[in-house]
Amino acid sequence: MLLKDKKILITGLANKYSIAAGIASAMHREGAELAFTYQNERLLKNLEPLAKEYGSDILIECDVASDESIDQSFLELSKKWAKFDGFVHSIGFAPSDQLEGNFVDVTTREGFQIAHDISSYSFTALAKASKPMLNEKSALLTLTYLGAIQTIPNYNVMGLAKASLEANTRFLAASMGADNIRVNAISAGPIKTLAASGVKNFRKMLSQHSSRAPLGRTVTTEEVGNAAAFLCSDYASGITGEITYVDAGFNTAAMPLTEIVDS
Ligand code: 0WD
Repeated sequence: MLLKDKKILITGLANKYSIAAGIASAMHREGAELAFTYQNERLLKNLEPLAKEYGSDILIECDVASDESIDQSFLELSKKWAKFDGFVHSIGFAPSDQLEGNFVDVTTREGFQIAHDISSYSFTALAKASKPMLNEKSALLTLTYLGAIQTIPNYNVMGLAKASLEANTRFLAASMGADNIRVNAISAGPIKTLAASGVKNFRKMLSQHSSRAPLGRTVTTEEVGNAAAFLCSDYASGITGEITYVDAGFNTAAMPLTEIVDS
């Protein structure tokens, strides 16, 4: 079991389709003790039965838009766990009007600020707040997307926020390395979740992905979960500041093989 004796906090589990659900499932299987945060009461209903499935009854409210909420949530957590071994940041958000149309026309100052605040700064904020409670050999993990380094239609300002998140991963890794805390990101291929349905024409992105990816398909939350369990385990002790792609190879292929080879 990769994560025996590890206590890991999981954020961003909105429902059973969330990437965080695949991660929780893999981490539970690998022996981790889990705790969860939820954004608000509305999401608690979905989370309760899932957390139970993953053997956890530690459910704490945390809206990463608020420093007060973050501080309060770690105070709550400290009543259950004096120390723990890392967290998964599986949170992203941009207002829906930012995720549809031509980038230069639709992007606003407010949309830009919200996307960067919720999708990138929150990773730094959670690292800062959890630092006094983290054991040596802890691992922090976030979820990013290819839009950080290449343009993707409609992904727009979220791509900029993910670029910031990837830099954030490297700076946090440098900043926390002296305490033997590792910080990594998984760049997941497109998966149909609640957050993904906010991106216009997401279904078309899924089929494009399958036609170009070397494995000829999309990935599952279970596959992302397995990579996450490894990266947060001591087997990954030499890996930090990295962006690991779990995308069926899509980012490595410039053209679909079949279109050239078959013609
Ligand atoms: O294709 C995809 N689904 C990909 C997602 C490909 C590559 C990366 N990702 C990323 C997302 O950008 C995000 O960072 O993975 C992460 C998890 O996203 P998900 O699993 O696709 O989406 P979802 O199940 O919706 O979980 C994201 C959750 C929110 O759900 P909703 O949809 O209700 O916004 O992030 C949480 C919330 O639970 N969240 C917050 N949590 C605390 N405070 C906040 C907030 N202010 N805002 C959003």
